[in-house]
Amino acid sequence: MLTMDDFVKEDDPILRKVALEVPLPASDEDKRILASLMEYVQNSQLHDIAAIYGLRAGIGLAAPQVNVSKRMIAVHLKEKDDQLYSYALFNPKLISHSVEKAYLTTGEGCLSVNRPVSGYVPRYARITVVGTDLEGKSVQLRLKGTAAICFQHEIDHLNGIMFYDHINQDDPYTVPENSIAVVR
Ligand code: K2U
Ligand code: NI
Repeated sequence: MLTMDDFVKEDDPILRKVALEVPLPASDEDKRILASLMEYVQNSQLHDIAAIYGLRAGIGLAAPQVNVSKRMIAVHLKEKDDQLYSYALFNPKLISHSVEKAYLTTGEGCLSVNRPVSGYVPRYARITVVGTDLEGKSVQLRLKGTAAICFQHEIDHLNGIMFYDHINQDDPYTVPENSIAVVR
């Protein structure tokens, strides 16, 4: 199982690379890697396991964060209305988005960044994502709220983008124009 020891450091160049498409149908090795990303995110949300192995809680994870420059992400989170979003995807692609933006009122963190970074991160409020799941099925998701923010955070990791790249450096708590606040 993945632990924090498997995470690359914030200044690792792999986090600034554009990750490679995963050839489909996925190899057993690529399936094992993607399943391990999902396992980490789920384990990190189980207090006992997280405490035993010192896992930082996360709601998403991208392969470059564990030194694999391939287009794979895992997301596992419950929205406030208790709807569960649990997806492990190869080659996720954002195919459309709203004009309206959104931002998490708490700001964002990152499992690859072991320091607080303040400020609002402008994201698209609603997105449509396509990808391929571990069973090889095509998946199309229309997302809003925290799920939309999380998928954008993870897909950014596949394109060498960190969440703080989006923060207004002059005034980090500038409310993005035409945006809605997402409260977790
Ligand atoms: O990719 C990662 O580093 C995992 C992030 C993803 C994320 C951060 C901010 C907003 C949305 C997604 C971790 O989940 S950071 C820890 C965390 C935990 C619960 C809620 C928000 C962030
Ligand atoms: Ni991150």
